[in-house]
Amino acid sequence: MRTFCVGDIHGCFTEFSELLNAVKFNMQEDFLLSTGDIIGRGPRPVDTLRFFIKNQNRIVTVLGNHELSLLRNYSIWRSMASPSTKEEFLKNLKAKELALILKEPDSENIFNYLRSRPLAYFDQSRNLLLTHAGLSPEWKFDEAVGYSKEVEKILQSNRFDWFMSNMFSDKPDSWMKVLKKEAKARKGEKILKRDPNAEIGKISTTVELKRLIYIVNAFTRMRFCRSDMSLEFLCKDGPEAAKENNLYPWYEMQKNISPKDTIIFGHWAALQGKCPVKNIIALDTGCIWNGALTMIDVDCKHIKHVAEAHH
Ligand SMILES: [Mn+2]
Repeated sequence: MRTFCVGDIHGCFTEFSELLNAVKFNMQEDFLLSTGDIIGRGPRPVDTLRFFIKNQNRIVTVLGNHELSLLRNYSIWRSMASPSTKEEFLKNLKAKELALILKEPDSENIFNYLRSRPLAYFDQSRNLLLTHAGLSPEWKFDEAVGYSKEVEKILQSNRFDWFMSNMFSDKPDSWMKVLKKEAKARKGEKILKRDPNAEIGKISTTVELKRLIYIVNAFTRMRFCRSDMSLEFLCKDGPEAAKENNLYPWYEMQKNISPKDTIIFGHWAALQGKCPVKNIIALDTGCIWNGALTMIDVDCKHIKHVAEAHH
């Protein structure tokens, strides 16, 4: 049994199939990990999703920002009452994935599949952590899966729509701020408990939301952070261009990884698959930007299989 990991596919199903053929991937024996963003912008999102769903006992993918955007659009669409409003909404969306998936007879299954994917996956036998964007410099290696589970629970619950409609925010940008807000709220709750008319639930939900937003952003949107480790979401350049703005790639600030740990991430096409930290592996080589799709065998990581983009 071999285990491979593929970078951001973005609906480039042709290139993805080429890679599977190149390594003679065996669906009965081998195992595949994916850095997420399996859809978004690319030509064959439904084929890609179908393949992942059909082979889900051999493939693990984490959620990327594009999957979350799709789920958010889906949540808004299904909350709309009138068919004409729904149609108008689909027509005005820049991303065409939602409209394409809704044409499928089992679209509900596809959305349920995505709603049950993790943000972080940990392979204990290899000490390998897989996420879309990386590991927040404010977190320890072994904390990631726990934070991921907090969001997974919400995505699978009846609070899905609530979270989707409140998820998109660049704030809070630091875990320290999240923890401070929680501490303050706990103090507040103690005071509020003496007042029978106080809305404890409301305060808790606001604080909870901030925590969930940070977790989602760190796992799916992070590239740069400031010197205080807070996350910055505007800059999408390569690491060199950002130095003059006092921004640092998250992996330069992440000091909580031991030599036995490995992190694999995608998301940051401008890195062109190059991360200078030895046991942190960048896998997005920008297939969707006319770059290439990259796959590694996780047990001999130095060998990269590459399919040049041809769409
Ligand atoms: Mn991404």
